Amino acid sequence: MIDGKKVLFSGMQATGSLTLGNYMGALKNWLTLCEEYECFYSVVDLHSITVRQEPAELRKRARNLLTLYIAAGLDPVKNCLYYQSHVSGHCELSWILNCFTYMGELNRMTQFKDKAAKHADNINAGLFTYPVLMAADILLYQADVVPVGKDQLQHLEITRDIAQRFNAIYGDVFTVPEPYIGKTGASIKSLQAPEKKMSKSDENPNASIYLMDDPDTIMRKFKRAVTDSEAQVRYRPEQPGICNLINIYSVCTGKSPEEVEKEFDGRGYGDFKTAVGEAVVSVLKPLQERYADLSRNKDYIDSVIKNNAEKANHYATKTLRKVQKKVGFPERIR
Ligand code: ATP
Ligand code: LTN
Repeated sequence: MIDGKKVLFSGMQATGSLTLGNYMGALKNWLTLCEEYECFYSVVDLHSITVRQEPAELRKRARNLLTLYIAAGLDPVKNCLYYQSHVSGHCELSWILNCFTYMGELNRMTQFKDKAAKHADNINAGLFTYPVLMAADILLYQADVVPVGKDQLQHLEITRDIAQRFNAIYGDVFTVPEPYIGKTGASIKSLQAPEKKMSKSDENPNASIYLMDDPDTIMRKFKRAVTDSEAQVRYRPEQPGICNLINIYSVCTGKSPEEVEKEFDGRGYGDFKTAVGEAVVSVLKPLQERYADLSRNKDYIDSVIKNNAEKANHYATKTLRKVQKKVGFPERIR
C-alpha cells in the first residue's frame, strides 16, 4: 500500500514501435487506473538487451516510449513513468531472487523457448533469467496487481511462486501479486493473419498499425486487411478478419459489436474497411499531435524522467533494504 492505495506495476519493452494492439490492449486501459491504484509504468530497457540492440536506437526508442506513455494520457504526476535502468534496485533484487529460482522452473517458460528458437545465435543467460528480472520489477514495489496480456501470465505465475517461496522462508516480505484483467482487454489481431495477435515485432509492416502511422498508411493497411468471402459484416468466429475489424471499430467508437453489425448490415467490406480506417485515424491523430508537442519539449520530458526515477528509487530502496537484511547482508554503516 502507498498512501492507502493498492500498488499496480506494469512495463513495456522499447523494442519496435508500438502498435494499435499495444494501445488498445494495454495503454488505453491504463489511463484510469491511477484513480484506484498507485501506478508504476516502467520502460523496461534492462529486459530489452536480452536481445541484441543498437545502442543509439535503444536510447531513442526508450525515450519515445516514455513520451508516448504521456501522449496517450498517462499523467506523470499521478503515475510513475520511468526507465528501469535508472533504478539499480531492479538488478540488485533480481540477483537475490535468482538464488530463489530453480533452473527447472525457468526451463518451462514458453517465452524463453520461443525467443531461444528465434535468436539461436544468442541464447544468453539474461534471456533465460528474464522472468526473474520481471519478478524483481513487480516485487520491488510490493505490487498488488499487474496488468499483463495472456502471453505474460506464466511470468506472473513464477513471480508469485518466487514471492511465496521467499515469504515462507523469511516471513511476510513480499506482497504476492495478482494479474489485473482489464474490462476491455480486447486482443487485436494481425491485419494479415487474423489468427495471430498484432505484434510490434511482426516482420510484415502491413500486419500492424503503428501508433505513428500517417492517415494514408492507415487507410491503405485497412484496405489490404485480410477478410473472407462471406461478404457480411458479422461478429462470428468463422470470420476472424471481420471480427478483428469489428473489435477495432468498437474500441474506437464505443459501439458494441451488435451495433456495428447493424450499422453495416447490407453494406460491402470496402465501406466497412474505410469506416474502420477513419475511426482509427481519428483516435490516433490527437495522440500523434500530443506526441509531437511533447517531443519538442525536451526540458519537460527530462524533468519527468528525473523526478519519476527519484520516486521509483525511493520505494524500490525501501523493499531492497528489507530484503537485504532478511537474507543476512551486513548493515550499512552511515
Ligand atoms: P513483441 O512483438 O515485441 O513481443 P508485442 O507487440 O507483442 O511485442 P508486448 O511488449 O509483449 O507487445 O506487450 C506490451 C503490452 O501490450 C502487453 O500488456 C500486451 O498484453 C499488450 N498487447 C500486445 N499486443 C497486443 C494485441 N495484439 N492486442 C492486445 N494487447 C496487446
Ligand atoms: N515481459 C513484459 C514486460 C515486462 C513487464 C514487467 C510487464 C517487464 N517487466 C513487469 C509487467 C510487469 C512484456 O514483454 N510484455
